[in-house]
Amino acid sequence: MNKRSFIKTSIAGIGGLVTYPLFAKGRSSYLNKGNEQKEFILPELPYSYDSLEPYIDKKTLFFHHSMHHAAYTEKFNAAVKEAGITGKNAREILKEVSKYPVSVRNNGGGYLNHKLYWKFMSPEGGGNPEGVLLEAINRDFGTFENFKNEFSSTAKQVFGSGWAWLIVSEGKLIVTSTPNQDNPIMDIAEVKGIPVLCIDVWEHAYYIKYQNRRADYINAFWNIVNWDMVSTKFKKATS
Ligand code: MN3
Repeated sequence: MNKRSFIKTSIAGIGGLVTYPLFAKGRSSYLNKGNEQKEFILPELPYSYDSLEPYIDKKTLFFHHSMHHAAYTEKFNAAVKEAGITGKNAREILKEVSKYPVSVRNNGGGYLNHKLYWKFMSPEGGGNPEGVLLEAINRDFGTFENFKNEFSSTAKQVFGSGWAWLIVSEGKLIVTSTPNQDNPIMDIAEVKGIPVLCIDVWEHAYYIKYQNRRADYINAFWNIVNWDMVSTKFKKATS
């Protein structure tokens, strides 16, 4: 091992030690048996905090995951407990979120939305979608370029904090947005559907690197979109 790769390996090792065991592995989870409500766990990132550089910087990803997403997860557990919800997963809860206090909506959305967002990015991402996903994009948007333009402009136009989404609704791909931490699967969503891609446009997702330049963050996002995951979600949503 030469000096440079040793240093790289060591840093990766430290990152692994410092970051991962604090989250998913450090907390006990119990199965969703009967009426017992399982605890929601902050998922590990499928990549290291620096691996989406230069598009998303290490500091942003660290705070976004280990602080923001961790806080939503913790508060979602508290809200679920407070609301007396038992034996349900996050999707089941959010699909009938109008029944519950607003803390379930805000923190449950924050928990699930970020879980999706991490999956839709990858250091090996970018490029173009392929196969049936590309065919569906061409069918519903004309071209891939048209889709990208519509998604980007929807994300840029979100007023304040929120998300832009590509969803499947009645078999069709649609671009939409939600305010705050709402998710298109929620019964209160204006446009409902199953998410197959999303981007977080809260300032905490980009402010450290991009300050007020949300458009630059959105343009950079295309370099890290995990099309394999989008494709997997699309097939599941349409099967
Ligand atoms: Mn966020």
